[in-house]
Amino acid sequence: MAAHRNVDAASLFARARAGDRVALPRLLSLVERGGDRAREVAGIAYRSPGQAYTVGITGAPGSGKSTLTDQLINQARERGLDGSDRVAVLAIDPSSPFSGGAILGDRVRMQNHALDDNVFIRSMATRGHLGGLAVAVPDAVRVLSAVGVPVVLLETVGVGQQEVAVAAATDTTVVVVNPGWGDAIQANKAGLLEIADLFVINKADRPGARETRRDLELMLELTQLGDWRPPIVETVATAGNGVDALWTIIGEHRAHLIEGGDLDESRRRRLAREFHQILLTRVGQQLDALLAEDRFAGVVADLLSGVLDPYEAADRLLDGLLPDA
Ligand SMILES: Nc1nc2c(ncn2[C@@H]2O[C@H](COP(=O)(O)OP(=O)(O)OP(=O)(O)O)[C@@H](O)[C@H]2O)c(=O)[nH]1
Ligand SMILES: [Mg+2]
Repeated sequence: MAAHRNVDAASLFARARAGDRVALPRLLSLVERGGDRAREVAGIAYRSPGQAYTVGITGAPGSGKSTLTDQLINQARERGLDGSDRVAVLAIDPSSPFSGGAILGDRVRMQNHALDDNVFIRSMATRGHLGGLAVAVPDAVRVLSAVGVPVVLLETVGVGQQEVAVAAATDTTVVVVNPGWGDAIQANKAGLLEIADLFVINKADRPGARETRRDLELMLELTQLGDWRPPIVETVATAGNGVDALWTIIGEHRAHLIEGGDLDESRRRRLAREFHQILLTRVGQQLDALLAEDRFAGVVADLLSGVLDPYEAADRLLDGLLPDA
C-alpha cells in the first residue's frame, strides 16, 4: 500500500505531550471513530504511565451540569487535586434526541477557559465506535492520562442506561438534581441514586431545596450504603455558590478511596467490565457474520417456518459453533 499522509499515533502522542494543541484533539478523534487506528491509539495510551482522576457529573437535561462543570474547572485550576492544576473536560454527546444543541450550549458555558492552556475541553460523540460510549470513553480518558492530564471532568446526561453506566465509571460520581417536588425521585428512577458518591442540589436559589434534600436523605436511608455516605451539597452554579464546598468534598471522597485501597480496586473492576464489553461487541460482530453464512441459512429458515422454536434454533447454531458446549 502506498504511504499515506496520516501521522502515526506514537508521534501524535509525543507532540501532545510536548503541548501541541492540535495533536491531542486528533488523538481523541481517532478514538471516537473506532476501528484499527483507534485501537492503535488505545494500545499506546494503555501502556503509558499515569492515570487521571475522573469526576463524573451527571443528572437530568438542563439541571446545570455544564454551568457546574465550568465552575469546577476554576476549582481545579485554583486548588487542584493533589497539587496539580491542569484539567480536561469531556462532555459526552449521547447522540439522542435529548441532546439537541447540547454541544453548542456546553461550548458557550465553558468559553471562559478557551484561552487557558491548562484547560482542555472537548465534546465527544461516538457514532463510529462499535463498542459505543462504554469503550470509547475509557479510551479517551486513557489518552488524556497518557499525555499528562491529571484530572478529567466527565459531563454526561443521566438519561439512558449507557449514559448512566458511563457516568458511574468514574472515580467520583456527582449526581446533580434540582429543587422541586419529585426531582430526587426522578433521579432515583433513572438509576442515579445507586451510582452517586455525592449529590448536588443545584439551582438552590429556587424554592424547594430543603424538600429535595429531605427526599434524598429518605432514599439514602433505604439504600444499602458502604462506609461512605454520599454527602449532599447545595449550589448555585450560575453564581458559583457552594462550588468550593463541592470541590472540597470531591477531594475528601478521593482521599477516602485512596486510604481504603478502594481506588485501585474499583479501577480494576471497571477494567474487567470494559473487557467484558469489548468481548461482547466482538462476539456479536462474529455472530452476525456467521449468521450470514450459507451453512446457517437452514436453521434460520426452520425457525421462520416454525419447525424450530427460537431456543432450539439457538441450540442448533451453537452446537455447530461450539462442538463441546
Ligand atoms: N437559577 C439558576 N439557574 C441555573 C443554575 N445553574 C444553571 N442554571 C441555568 O440552567 C440552564 C441549564 O444549564 P446547563 O449548565 O446548560 O445545564 P446542563 O445540565 O449542562 O444541560 P444539558 O447539557 O443540556 O443537559 C442554563 O440556563 C443555566 O444558566 C443555578 O444554580 N440557578
Ligand atoms: Mg450540558
